[in-house]
Amino acid sequence: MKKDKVSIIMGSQSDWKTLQLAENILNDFKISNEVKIISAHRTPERLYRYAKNAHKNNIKVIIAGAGGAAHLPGMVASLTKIPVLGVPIESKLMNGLDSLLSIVQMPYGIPTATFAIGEAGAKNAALFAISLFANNDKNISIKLSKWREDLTKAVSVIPERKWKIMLLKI
Ligand code: RP5
Repeated sequence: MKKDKVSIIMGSQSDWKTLQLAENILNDFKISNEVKIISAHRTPERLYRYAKNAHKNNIKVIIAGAGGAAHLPGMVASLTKIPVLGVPIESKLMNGLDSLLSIVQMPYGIPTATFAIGEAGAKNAALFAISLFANNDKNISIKLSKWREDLTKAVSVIPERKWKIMLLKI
């Protein structure tokens, strides 16, 4: 039986440095995943083929990262009922605000979830996909609880006073 998987797609090679953070987290949780470059405007036929075969390919969640006009998440969502998690890429000209507004402002009817701009968004999209998988998989659910415990433990009560050390060195 084929394993359920998360598919990570991005509009360009230049998006990889952001989206690789999503892949890292999915791999840490041993969730099957695949990664592809699919551009809504540069490779529209690839986009169509991908979206039409996604269900058959056991994809349960799609993480779609795009920058600028950022129509990839919405276009994919229009061609499949698989949930699409949109990650706005931090663009050069507008720091990703253009990508964010483009993805978040989907008109009524074809929804896409929208995450934070850039690295936090890529990581949170992976964690969100993991939450969805955790609904039906006890082991993933236990791992996610442990992950969150570690996150909590990593936050110290007292801040490190590094700035003081730096001042003393001057
Ligand atoms: C979008 O245009 C991509 O998602 C990327 O974020 C942006 C810029 O692409 P490149 O010009 O770097 O290929 O399609």
